[in-house]
This record gives sequence, C-alpha cells and structure tokens, in this order.
Amino acid sequence: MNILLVNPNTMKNPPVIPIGLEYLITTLEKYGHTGEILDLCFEDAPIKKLERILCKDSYDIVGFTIRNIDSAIFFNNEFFLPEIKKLVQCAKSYKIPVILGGSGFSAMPNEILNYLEADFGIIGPGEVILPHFLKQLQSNNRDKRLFKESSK
Ligand code: B12
Repeated sequence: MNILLVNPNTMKNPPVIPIGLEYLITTLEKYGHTGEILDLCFEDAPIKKLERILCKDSYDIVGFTIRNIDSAIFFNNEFFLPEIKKLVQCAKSYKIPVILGGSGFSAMPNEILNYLEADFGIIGPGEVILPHFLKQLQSNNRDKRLFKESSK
C-alpha cells in the first residue's frame, strides 16, 4: 500500500520533529509498503500543501499523528483539533481512508476519532499494530475502528 503520514503539528515553540512517524515509515517499509511523511510544521498554508500532495500522488490511506490536543498552558490555552479537523476533512474529500495515532490521540481516542470524523485510530505505539491493521484493510476485514497492540 502507499501511505501518506501527515504531521499537522504547527507549534514552533519549540518545533519538534515527528519522530513517531519516522519510526512508523521505517516499519512500513519493512513490510513492503511505500510511503512518505508530510511535515506541515513550517507550512504557511497547510491545507493547500496537503491538497497539492494528494493531487500529485495516489495514496491508499492517510495517517495523521496527533501529538498535541492543546498547548496545555493554563492562560490562553490553544486547542489544536479544529485546524487538524480541516486537514482530515481535506484528505477525506479525496475519498481516502484516514487513520489517527499519536500520544495526544491515545489520551482520548474515541472522542478524537468522533470529533475529527476520521475512519480509524491506533492507540499507543504503532510499529506492530499498523502493519497488522493494513493487512486487514487490504483484505477488507474491518470490524472495528480502534486498534491497539494488546487487542491484535
Ligand atoms: C519528549 C516530549 C516533549 C519534548 C520534545 C523534544 C523533542 N525534540 O521531540 C518537549 C519538552 C520539547 C515537549 C514539548 C511540548 N510538549 Co511534550 N511530550 C514529550 C513526551 C514525553 C514524549 C514524546 C515523544 O517523543 N515520544 C516518542 C515517539 C516515538 O512516540 P509518539 O510520537 O507518541 O509515536 C508513537 C505512537 O504515538 C504512534 N503514533 C504516532 N503517530 C501516529 C500516527 C499514526 C497514523 C499511527 C497509526 C500511530 C502513530 O506510533 C509511534 C511509534 O510507536 C510526550 C509524552 C509521551 N509519553 O508521549 C509529551 C507530550 C506529547 N507533550 C505534550 C505537550 C502538551 C507539549 C507542549 C505543548 C508543552 C508546551 N506547552 O510547551 C510542547 C509542544 C511542542 C511542539 N512543538 O509540539 C503532551 C500532549 C498532550 C496534550 N495536552 O495535547 C504530552 C502527551 C505529555 C502529556 N502527557 O501531557 N514535549
């Protein structure tokens, strides 16, 4: 399968690399999948950038890493999910399934899955369960929306 892994985290104070996605892309390549990481951290127009990538190539699934739900600062707390929702909806408008993961996501998976209207989610580390999930997706054997390593 061809997979696009998106980092929608635009917080730059300080900027952090999407290390979880780096781990996942390596694992996916081991299982014979192809893919790339789209890091939107320094993009001025993230949705336009995502659209350009989705027009250029054809992907079987788009994964978003949800690292931060909010900035966790008491004064002027910033809620990041509304902007991420626009990106998820953009990917879905191309009729591509969307899967979520990440430490923020794993804190409240059901709520975020429903809020972002994504198709699937993985709770916790993705190295083992994501290739397993993709196998199920390929064989159309999808009986649930949320997955975690222990329930494999
Ligand atoms: C280290 C760390 C930092 C360091 C980062 C240093 C660096 N150079 O990267 C520093 C101190 C800078 C930092 C800053 C912040 N952090 Co911090 N940080 C962490 C911490 C402890 C580890 C993150 C990490 O690197 N994990 C290792 C990687 C490999 O794991 P991962 O990204 O989770 O990826 C795995 C899985 O989640 C999954 N996965 C990830 N993405 C995807 C996608 C798909 C599709 C799938 C299937 C699976 C999947 O598979 C990956 C591999 O197993 C986490 C807590 C935690 N234990 O996760 C908090 C955490 C992420 N931080 C948090 C917060 C709030 C922040 C700040 C916003 C704080 C602030 N106000 O400044 C900033 C944000 C900075 C930014 N630009 O985003 C919160 C986020 C929760 C929330 N409230 O939204 C967390 C969860 C801590 C907490 N429990 O509250 N942070």
